[in-house]
Amino acid sequence: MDEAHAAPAGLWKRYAGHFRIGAAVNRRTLDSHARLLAEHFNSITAENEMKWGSIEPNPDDFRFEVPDRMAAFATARGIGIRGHTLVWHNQTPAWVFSGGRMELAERMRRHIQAVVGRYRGRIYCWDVVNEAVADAGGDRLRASPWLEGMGEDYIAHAFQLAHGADPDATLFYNDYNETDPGKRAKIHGLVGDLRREGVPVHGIGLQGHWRLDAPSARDIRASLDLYASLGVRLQVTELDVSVHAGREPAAGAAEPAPELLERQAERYAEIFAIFREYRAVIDAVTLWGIADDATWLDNFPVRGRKDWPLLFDTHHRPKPAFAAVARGVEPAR
Ligand code: HAH
Repeated sequence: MDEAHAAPAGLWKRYAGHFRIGAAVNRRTLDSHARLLAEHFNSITAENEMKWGSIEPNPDDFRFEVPDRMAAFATARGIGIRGHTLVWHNQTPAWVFSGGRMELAERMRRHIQAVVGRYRGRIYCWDVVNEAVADAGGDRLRASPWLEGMGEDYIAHAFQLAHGADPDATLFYNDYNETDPGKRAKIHGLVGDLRREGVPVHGIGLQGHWRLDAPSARDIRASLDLYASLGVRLQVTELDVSVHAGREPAAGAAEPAPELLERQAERYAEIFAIFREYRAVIDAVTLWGIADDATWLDNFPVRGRKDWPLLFDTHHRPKPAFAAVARGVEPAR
């Protein structure tokens, strides 16, 4: 075949010697983006469908239909599934938090045993606890209903339950602002303490909701070094690169300016070059979506402001950012 017309080798194949390339999927994109998924990704994460509010909206009322479809999609293609997420303060129904310590612990046990148990041997890793660390101030832990209801050892309890339900799954602590010097010290402290107590936490997930201008390459490297020093596995679990700098309202543009897409490509090149340096400790890099027509950043942190944070455009065509990431590695032959 004429080299110029050959389809670019799939991203996951190019990165096979480095780490998995993952994408968040939802009930719609699993179908609408199936072609890109199959070609470029070898790990999927449910964007919302395995969160407590989706998978157990009422006590012992489990909704496995969509998660099962995702699991079947992955199994049919021989790709991995990351489980996201078991214990979090958001997208969790209020009934979970009513009552005292014993009731919360019992609900956590039933939930984790049912969900992790169902996908035992098929979901290769779980975000067991998401976002438990406080952003600012002196406290290590966020003032969440889990902390208020169960006390600090809700975290250890969750990891022990998940390990019991699937002893082969790699268990992650996952968080955002993970490269901030103050917060990364707290995350490092928390996971270090847990491991010294013998709690089965095997990995740290860096969400990677990043921007063109931040975090710096220096902070990314310093964070990877600090976390890796604990002897845990690392994954970048929710990567996207917003083209917006802050909370300013939408400029009204229907398409991103070409120079913005070039800056984004350079940024993706920089980020993936760092990830490749750390391939001995990084097992997977997951994008928080597939193409720019379906991204949570259209409604975060500002509602209704279009963003273009991913590797494929709204028409599912590869962006300059895709080329930048693909260029970093030669296709496997
Ligand atoms: C992540 N939180 C969550 O882990 C993921 O489940 C969700 O779909 C999107 C982003 C990031 C976050 C947030 O939700 C609120 C404030 C800060 C950061």
